[in-house]
Amino acid sequence: MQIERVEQFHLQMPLRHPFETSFGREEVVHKIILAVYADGLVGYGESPVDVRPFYSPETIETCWHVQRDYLIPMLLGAQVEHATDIPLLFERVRGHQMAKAGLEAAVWDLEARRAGVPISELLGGSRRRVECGVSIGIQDSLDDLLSRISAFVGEGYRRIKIKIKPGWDVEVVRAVRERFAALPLMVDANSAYTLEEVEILRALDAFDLMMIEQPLAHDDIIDHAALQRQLRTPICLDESIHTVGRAREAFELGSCGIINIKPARVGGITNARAIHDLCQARGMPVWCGGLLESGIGRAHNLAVASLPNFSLPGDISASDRYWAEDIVEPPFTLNPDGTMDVPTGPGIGVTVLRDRLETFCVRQAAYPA
Ligand code: OSB
Ligand code: MG
Repeated sequence: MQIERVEQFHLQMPLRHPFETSFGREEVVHKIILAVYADGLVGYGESPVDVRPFYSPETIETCWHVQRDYLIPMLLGAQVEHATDIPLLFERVRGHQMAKAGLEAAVWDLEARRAGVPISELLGGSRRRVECGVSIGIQDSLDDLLSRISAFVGEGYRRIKIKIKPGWDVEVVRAVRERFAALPLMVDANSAYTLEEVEILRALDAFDLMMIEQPLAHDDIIDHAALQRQLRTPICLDESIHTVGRAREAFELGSCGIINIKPARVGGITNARAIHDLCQARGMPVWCGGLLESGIGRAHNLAVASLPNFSLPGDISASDRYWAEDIVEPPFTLNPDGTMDVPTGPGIGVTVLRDRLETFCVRQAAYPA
């Protein structure tokens, strides 16, 4: 198919509850939504990129610029048979994984709609439902955290992830474990520690955590390997795994026991599937992470998480965990057993609400103009 038109929408979506990590507190989430047109059809994708280069080196501004000036011109007029062709088409642009991922996701949607099948089917997904967890930010008090956890457990979420940072770690985890003895629990440090703090991380071994996510530097795989040798709890890498090659290196070095695959962080769905396949062949479990996506990115993540080796609950939570109003219909909901249905309609399988897109949009552009 020949890509005829691309639109970019910079959205600002208010969160229902602020989300705090070791790098700051967010009340509004920025993102770029992409619409890609061909053969009378439109496909949607999302670049869930922050305004600040704190989680990833990309920002809304770099993403907008790299898409506008490089990636969209490469896409326009290109003959694209399959969404799997996109990584090669974008190969000359180094990095900028989230910028690439949003456009690639839109082409997956377009290709699946054209074929009249859900993205999960095009990908080779085998699950109809995926297990859902929830990621809870740093709270103002321990009481607030315990009551948030208890509310999410009550809704049926199958595992809880809490964010930690120095000063909000061992004692917090101890209190959570005392209150919820059998809860599938994990922590995410977003790179807040160094190897010098190994004793804090070793203390976490006492709490039967499923994993410790990204304790050390955002780009490291060497120190994580040294740390993993000193911990019983598996390390899960997030930030450090931004390419397929990085996943292979981390496996070879023994830097982690588990990988959190976020399609946006690894440059798209094709790469996400390649990392999934590589881990599956090596017996390493993976799960699908999130970046506070709208319903568009969530639909793509669900399709990816339907692949067989996504064997642990993901950071795929219901629309109402994030938004009072999502930009798709129907919103994503949690089944009482803590799973979410993988959409079965063509493409992303949900309807994009253009009026909501306009409501949250602070800047938009179309190519050709
Ligand atoms: O590290 O996994 C992370 C959100 C923004 C940036 C980084 C992370 C997160 C989350 C939330 O943990 C995952 C989600 O519910 O989308
Ligand atoms: Mg993380």
